[in-house]
Amino acid sequence: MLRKAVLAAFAVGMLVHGGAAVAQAYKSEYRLSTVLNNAFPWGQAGERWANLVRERTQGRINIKQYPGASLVGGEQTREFTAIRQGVIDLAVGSTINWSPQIKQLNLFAMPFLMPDEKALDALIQGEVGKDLFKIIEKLDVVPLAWGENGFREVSNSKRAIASPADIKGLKMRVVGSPLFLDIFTALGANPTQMSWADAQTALASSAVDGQENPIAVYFASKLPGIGQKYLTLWHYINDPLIFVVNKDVWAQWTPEDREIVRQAAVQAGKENIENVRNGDAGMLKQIENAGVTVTTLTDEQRKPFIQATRAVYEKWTKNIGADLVKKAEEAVAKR
Ligand code: X2X
Repeated sequence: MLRKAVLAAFAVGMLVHGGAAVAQAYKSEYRLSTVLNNAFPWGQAGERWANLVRERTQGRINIKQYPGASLVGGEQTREFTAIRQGVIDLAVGSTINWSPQIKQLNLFAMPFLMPDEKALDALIQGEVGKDLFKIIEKLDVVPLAWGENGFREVSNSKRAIASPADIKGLKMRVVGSPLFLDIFTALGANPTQMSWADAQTALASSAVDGQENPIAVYFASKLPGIGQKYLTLWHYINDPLIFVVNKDVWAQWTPEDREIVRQAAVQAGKENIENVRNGDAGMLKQIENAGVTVTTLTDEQRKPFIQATRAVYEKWTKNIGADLVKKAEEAVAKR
């Protein structure tokens, strides 16, 4: 009898209140935000996390996914604030979209900091990743695992880009962190900030000439079909994803359920990173078959882009914090 009562109390969570533990009811549904839906590795990562948690908690934690950043009306750079406020319970979010609130997350958008996947791994699996999780925790959001949106490549409707001169004058859609405005301005382009939802309309109507996104996003959004016929693989930045839970929601759950949620996030994140990295080659073939001119920059061809964005890199080293940037550079060098 007593054993039963104890188990029942744990099934609904415990809250210490005035010294006494009182049961706290779970919500019937927890809201998970992602920017992209399950046509993309990012959306699939959210779906996988939700399904694993539902199965392993026998439905105690029932997560519903809201893609398109719909809980913030598509305004993806407001997502992190909405998690803090409890409008969003869980998220698989992009470091780019959260960087207006967490300036240190701009680190991953530092031009040409990470030349390859190993460099990204050295950051997210090392000290830098731990430091960033501590910063997020201080903001009352519980970070659990890393995923990956991918290396961001550049496309446009006008011409092949092989040197900074080719990018001059192009109207480029960029995401809502001021660092992107600085990068594309330094390259002589004409950048304009908008959400991903607005970007697709702007590309289709030729209000903008180009954009930058990972291959999987370019492909699943069918950008070749709306005139984005030139794709340059320059690997200038990579956008990791972070699996998080609102702190009050986290506190509602039993330690056992928290552990289930954490392990499911780690597993979904690992699978997501594999999916993104293994998917690119097959997609590139189909992209080329669709008549897209794909330009892959050599190390030599990347150099003038690195030089042209060097002043931006230095300016943003100060904004992000010189210590963190140095730690990241050292981790990349040692990879
Ligand atoms: O808006 C974008 O470019 C996207 C979908 O990649 C992000 O949310 C960062």
